[in-house]
Amino acid sequence: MSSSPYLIHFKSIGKSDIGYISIAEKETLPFVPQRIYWTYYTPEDVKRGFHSHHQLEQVLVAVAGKIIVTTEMKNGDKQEFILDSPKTGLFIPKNCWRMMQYSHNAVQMCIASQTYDEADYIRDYQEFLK
Ligand code: T46
Repeated sequence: MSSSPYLIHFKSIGKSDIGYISIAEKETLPFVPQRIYWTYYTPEDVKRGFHSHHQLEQVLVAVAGKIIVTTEMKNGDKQEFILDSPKTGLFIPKNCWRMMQYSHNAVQMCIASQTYDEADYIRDYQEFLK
């Protein structure tokens, strides 16, 4: 049984005249990260994702720009999240179908619970529903 996606509010230190720093400390993350990667320069008319993972859990952060993330659980529970703040993350549990659309300037940081394994992907929607 997977948990549901939820937003994480990271600590933010600073002020408008000097800028800010946000921190993902172990107490704020639902897993111990094994990998961090980021996607960028995604054209606005391209949607990415369209998969779920058997084991991988992630926290997505729009460190720049805006990302619209649509999630769906096997029980049909669908949600839409708008990530447009570098101090907000979205936890995506395992077995969660996702689709992302990006503003032209969006940089998506992904904090991941596992190392890369293509065998962990479910890229077929019908297989996901089973
Ligand atoms: C996700 C969303 C939020 C690698 O070779 N190593 C890696 O660590 C990763 C993440 C990807 N790749 C290769 C596999 C594909 O040929 O890069 C290509 C694009 O990866 P993917 O299909 O996963 O791309 P997205 O943008 O659909 O999804 C990405 C994450 O990979 C994915 O886990 O949940 O962002």
